[in-house]
Amino acid sequence: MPRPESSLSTLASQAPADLDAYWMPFTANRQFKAAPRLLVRAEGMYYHDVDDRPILDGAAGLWCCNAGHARPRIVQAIQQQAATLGFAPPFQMGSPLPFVLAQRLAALAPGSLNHAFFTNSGSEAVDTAMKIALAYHRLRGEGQRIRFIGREKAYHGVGFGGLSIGGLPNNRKSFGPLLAGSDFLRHTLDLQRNAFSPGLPRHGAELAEDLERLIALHDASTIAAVFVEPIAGSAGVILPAPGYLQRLREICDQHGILLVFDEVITGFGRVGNAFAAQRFGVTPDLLTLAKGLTNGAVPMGAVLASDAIHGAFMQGPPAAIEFFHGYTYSGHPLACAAALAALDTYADEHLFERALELGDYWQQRLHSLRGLPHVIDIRNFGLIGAVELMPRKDAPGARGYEVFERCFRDGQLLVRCTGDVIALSPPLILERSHIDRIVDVLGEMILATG
Ligand code: PXG
Repeated sequence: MPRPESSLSTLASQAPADLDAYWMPFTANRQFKAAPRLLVRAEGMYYHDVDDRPILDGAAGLWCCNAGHARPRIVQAIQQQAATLGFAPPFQMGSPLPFVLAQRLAALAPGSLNHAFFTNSGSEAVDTAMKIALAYHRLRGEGQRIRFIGREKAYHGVGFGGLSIGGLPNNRKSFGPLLAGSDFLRHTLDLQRNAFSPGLPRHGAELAEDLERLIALHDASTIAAVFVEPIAGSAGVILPAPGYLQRLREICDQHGILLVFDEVITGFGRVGNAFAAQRFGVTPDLLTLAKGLTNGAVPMGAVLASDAIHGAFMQGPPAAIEFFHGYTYSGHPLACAAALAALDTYADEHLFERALELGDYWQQRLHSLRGLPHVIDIRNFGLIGAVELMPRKDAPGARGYEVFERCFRDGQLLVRCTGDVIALSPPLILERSHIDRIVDVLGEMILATG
């Protein structure tokens, strides 16, 4: 078949002639292709769709673009790096930027999380953290610690490691037995006791004791690590009660179990500090990152490791490769350039502090949706929000999807729906007027959906 004569910029700005060949991720492909929602450009707080309608971004893309879109510093950094060094082999070779970026991340991170291992996604960061945990225990003569503890409703990406500790049934059920030996803490969502809590829920710190139950069942000596999202995003924004994460930390310490925070969505200012670890005052042994690391502009993930963990690997003959793991694109120059420019943008514009400052107004406006039909809970923390809707009888997820679709089509607002929860995570550059618009449009669309 002859190729159509089209420049890349034309191709990127109009609806493609044929949608069939692209198999879309986590998407109802046939439904989407019957009525596509195509974004073609973005700047600041707004996307533009293929009809050039401005779409207010209430989701930072997909929890990624914390500094908003097309930020000049990030754009220039990527352009410049692409023209200078587009790729360098990362194994037994190097280039400067990953070293510089690792240092910058170490300075941002709490405690002794002073070492960064780079990946290309959050899923890879989680699988890498699992391998670090197993190898760490083995190096210390505790190779029997091979079990992982995740949590119900958790999302840790889609690799076989992350799936094995993830607690979303749809993500797991088609893919066989996964890694043997994982077990799960109870999730912390409790509408009966906590619905419409402003900020962190009052009840549920005691759920951390569930870890003791699993330790009693499996014996601590078999457990390598506990993985939790400080705030679960994908499952529809699930918050911890004050004290919950502290208690997990204490129990892990007591039993020699590593604590891993998956901060793929909570990292980079989403909750008012560089990391949720700092906002909650709990330092994990390993911390996984992605998304906001590059403002979503180039794929990149990372694992931050404590001095103690890193130190355990840096032993033995110096010519020995300490960790047989890595990706062709670990520390990719374009990703590092984007990340460094993103960190500069976050710092220069005080965006983490901004998330903290706007948090009260965000909370107040979001909770004004209470009382609308079918709204059964509203949750918020930092610049994260969720409005949970009553599922329709025999059609779970349908009401949430319809609100999401209406927001885009009629309200020119991008939100995320996960089941019947509308999740919100706007870029941290937003103004109060954007908050007003997000809340007003969402309210209207909830009413219109019925
Ligand atoms: N961990 C967490 C906590 C995440 O939120 C990943 C790992 C995986 O990252 P990658 O880069 O491999 O996708 C994520 C990803 C949603 C949604 O609906 C969230 C994610 C992915 C898809 C949908 O909120 N987060």
